[in-house]
Amino acid sequence: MAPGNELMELYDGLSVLYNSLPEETDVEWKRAVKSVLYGGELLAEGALSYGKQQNKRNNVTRKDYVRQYGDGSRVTEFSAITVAEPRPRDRQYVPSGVVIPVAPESGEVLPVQVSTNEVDRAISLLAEFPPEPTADRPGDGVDVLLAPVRVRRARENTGQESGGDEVTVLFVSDTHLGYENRAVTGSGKTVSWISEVSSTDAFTRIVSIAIEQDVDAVIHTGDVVDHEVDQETLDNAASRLELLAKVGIPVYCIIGSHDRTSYAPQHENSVNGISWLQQQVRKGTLVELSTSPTPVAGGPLDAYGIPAGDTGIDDVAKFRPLGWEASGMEFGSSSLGPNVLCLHDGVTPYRSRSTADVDVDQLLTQSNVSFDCVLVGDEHHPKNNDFDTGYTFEAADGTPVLYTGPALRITEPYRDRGAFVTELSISTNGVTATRHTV
Ligand SMILES: [Mn+2]
Repeated sequence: MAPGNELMELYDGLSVLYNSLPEETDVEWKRAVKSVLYGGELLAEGALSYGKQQNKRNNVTRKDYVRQYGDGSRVTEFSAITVAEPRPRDRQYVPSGVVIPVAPESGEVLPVQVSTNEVDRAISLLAEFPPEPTADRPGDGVDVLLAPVRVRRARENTGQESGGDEVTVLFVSDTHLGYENRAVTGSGKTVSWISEVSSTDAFTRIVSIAIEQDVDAVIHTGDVVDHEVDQETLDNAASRLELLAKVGIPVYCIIGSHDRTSYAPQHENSVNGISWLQQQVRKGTLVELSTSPTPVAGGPLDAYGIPAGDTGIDDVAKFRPLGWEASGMEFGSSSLGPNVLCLHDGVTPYRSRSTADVDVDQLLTQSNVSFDCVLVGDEHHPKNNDFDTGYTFEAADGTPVLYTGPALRITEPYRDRGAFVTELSISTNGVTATRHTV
């Protein structure tokens, strides 16, 4: 039996820690350690607990390992992981001689007795451990251990990342993944420079911008995919979304009319875009917004969304009638802090009453939630072709309504200029916007 099995040593070390947690330790700390050992809500989507990995990826049993490299009940000779004596104030809780795993990046020993004030720091330390420690057999390629949103909040609360009341989001819309397939399928309008358009390159670039600007989250206001999208394009996009999940930048979305149409593609190389979106939601790499509040990156910003025609990702297959009325829309009550509403329908007064779907003033007036700004997708042209003023307006009550336009150069106004995404700093004091060319 080979020494130095990282998975075994972590599993054993954390088990001993878990069994030593006193009654009065913070309940979330207990839950976090338990999630890593046996599964639970703080384990990242798609990650396997160390216990499950131990069964699946190691030939040796813990019993045999602790017999050879321990005292028969726990490991005492660690050679794959760094361990240390517990903190002095934790010694009373652990059996004499027991050592505890050390967080691999910061070099701090894991705490045992954790107060409510310390739980964010403790979770940040736990998040440093590998999602797939080295073992007899390789893992599945999972690269996040703990729920990214929780870890991000923990890091912010402990000053490891900039915090404050202000939330920065990258506002993205109309990425139309697979747009260039229109040249082949002939379905949908195209621009004459379609050969220069790459939805995959644009998506990759958007993810780089999010990481470079270190935004708290990405918000996508719909038409994530075009109506005919191929598997390769979606695989690429999925790997980019995984990267965002890995660095702890959550992505929130509503779907648009093209996403909806991608449910039933017409061409042989196309695949069902809605089922891909469902997969992303299941994996946690995308979060679909609704009329209930979603805390963005853990808060304080609450995001709401109404998909095109009020038809969400899981509603597409039900062929529910489309369309909605501002007067009938109810929102779940928000927490303190700013609120943002996302739409992918034509709104007045930006569009004329005859072509618009929704009266934004009526929607805001009758809303039980006070929105600090409204983000809208679907629009591919700045009003009056004016990029300086044509993508923003104020609702009658003064609420800023913002567009970012398509993230691809897919309409005439973009003939001689780059498409862009918009970084927003949102707080209860207002919204500021900075464009980034894709
Ligand atoms: Mn669109």
